[in-house]
Amino acid sequence: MTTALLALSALTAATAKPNVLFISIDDLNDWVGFLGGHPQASTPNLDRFAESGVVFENAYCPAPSCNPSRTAILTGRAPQNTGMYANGQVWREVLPDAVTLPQHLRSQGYVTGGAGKIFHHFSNDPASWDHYWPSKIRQFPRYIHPKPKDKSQFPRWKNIYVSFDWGPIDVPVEETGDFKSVQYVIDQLDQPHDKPFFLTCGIYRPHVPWYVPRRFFDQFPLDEVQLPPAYNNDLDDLPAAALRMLRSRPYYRNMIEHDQQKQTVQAYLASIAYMDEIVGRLLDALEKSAHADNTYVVFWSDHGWQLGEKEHYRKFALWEDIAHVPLIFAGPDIEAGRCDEPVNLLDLYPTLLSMLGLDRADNLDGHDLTPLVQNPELSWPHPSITTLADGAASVRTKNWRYIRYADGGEELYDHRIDPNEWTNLATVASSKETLDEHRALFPAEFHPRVKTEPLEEFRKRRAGGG
Ligand SMILES: [Ca+2]
Ligand SMILES: [Ca+2]
Repeated sequence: MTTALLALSALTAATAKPNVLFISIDDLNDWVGFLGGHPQASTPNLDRFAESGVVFENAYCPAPSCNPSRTAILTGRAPQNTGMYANGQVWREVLPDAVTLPQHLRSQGYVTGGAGKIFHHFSNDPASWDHYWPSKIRQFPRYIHPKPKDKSQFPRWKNIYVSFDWGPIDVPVEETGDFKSVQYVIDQLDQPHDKPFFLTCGIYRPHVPWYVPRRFFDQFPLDEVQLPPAYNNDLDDLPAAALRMLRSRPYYRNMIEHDQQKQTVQAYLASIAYMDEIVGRLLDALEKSAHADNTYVVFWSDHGWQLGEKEHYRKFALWEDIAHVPLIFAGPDIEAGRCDEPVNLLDLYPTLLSMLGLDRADNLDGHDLTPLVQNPELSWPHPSITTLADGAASVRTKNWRYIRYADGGEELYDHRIDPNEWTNLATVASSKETLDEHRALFPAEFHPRVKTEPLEEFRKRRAGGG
C-alpha cells in the first residue's frame, strides 16, 4: 500500500463506523479447544482468537438445523414466532418482508458482501448483498468429492452417499471450496474501503460430507480416537416422543452395524482441524490488514452435532450437544473474557446493531448482549430457547435444560451435576418446583409451520430464471 493510501485508510478508520467480519461455521458443536467438548479437538487458531475476545460458554442455537437457525439469526425472528421450522421450507416465502441483518446494515450505509454458506442451501438472498462470491444467488464454491461414487461407507445406502460420507482427499488445501471462500474475503480485507463494511465468511466444514485433505485425517490416528461419553441405559428415562424420534432415524444403527463410529469421530475431528486452519488464515489476514483496529469479529456455528450420544447422530434434536454452539465476539474496545450466562444466536442481530451504534430495528426477538460483552460477569435474566418444531422446544437456563415435545413429553436435566444429560428429572417428584419454573419459561405459543413451495422446486426455478 502506498503512503497516501495508508494515510487515507488511517483517517477513515478514525472517523468511520466500525466494520464487521461475520464468520459462520456449519454444524460445529463444542469440539473446540476453548470449549473443551472433545479432548482431541485441535483448534489452535480459534483458541488463540478466543483469548482475544469474549467467549460465550453457554451459547445456543435458535433451532437445531441449518435453515431455521440461519433464518432466525439473520432475520432476528424466533422460529416459534414465524413458523419457519425446517430445512425444506423456502425462508424468503415464509418471511417475504423480513429485513435481514445485512439488509438493515446496507440501509445504514454499510457495504455488505461475503462468500460461502450464510443462508441455507440454494437460499442466498440477493437483497442482502452488494457483492457475493460465487454470486448473490449461489453461495457455494465447488466442493471436491472423491470418485468413483461407489466409495460410500454404506454401499447399500446409495441415497445417503455424499449427504453422509467421509474420507481423506488427496488435494492441496488451496483447492478446497472453503479455502476459496476465505480467499475471497481475504481479498476484500486487503483493499481500502471508503464505507464501513459487513463481510461474511461462511465455512461449510465440518458439515458432512467430511472430505478434507489427508493430512487432517492423519492428525487423528484411528486407534487413538476417543468416542464421546455414552451411558448404556441413557434411553430408559426418555419420553415416548424422544424415543419415536430416535427410532425413526437409522444413522446410529448403521454406524454400529458397520462398526464405523470411530471413523466418524476421526472424520469430524479432521474436518474441524481443517476448518480451524483456514479460519486461522482469515483471522491472520484481518490482523495484518488496515482494518484490524476498526473491525468487530463475530464467530459462530449454526448448531451443534451428536456423534452417538443418546444413540443419535446428526442434529434435529433438542439436547445440549446439538443446541450448544461456539460464540465469540472480538474487536475494538472488547476486553478478553468468558461469560457463562445462557445466550442465543437470535441475539446476534440486536447485539451487532447496538455495538455499531445503530438504532434497534423493529420486530427483533433476541436480546442485546452488549452488557455481557462489556461485563461477562453480569448475571442475565433471559433463558435461551431452541425450537425444533411446532410445539417442541427446549429452555436452557444457567443450570438446567428443560425439553418439551408436541405431545407433552418432558425432559429436565441438572447441568451442575449432569453435563451429559443422562438423568431425566422430569418425572422425579423432588424436581416439581424447578419443572414448574421452566414450564413457565416455555414459549406460550407456536406459529403453525408455514407451507412453502418445496426447496427443490425453488432451486430449479432460481437456476432457470436467475
Ligand atoms: Ca448446519
Ligand atoms: Ca437418560
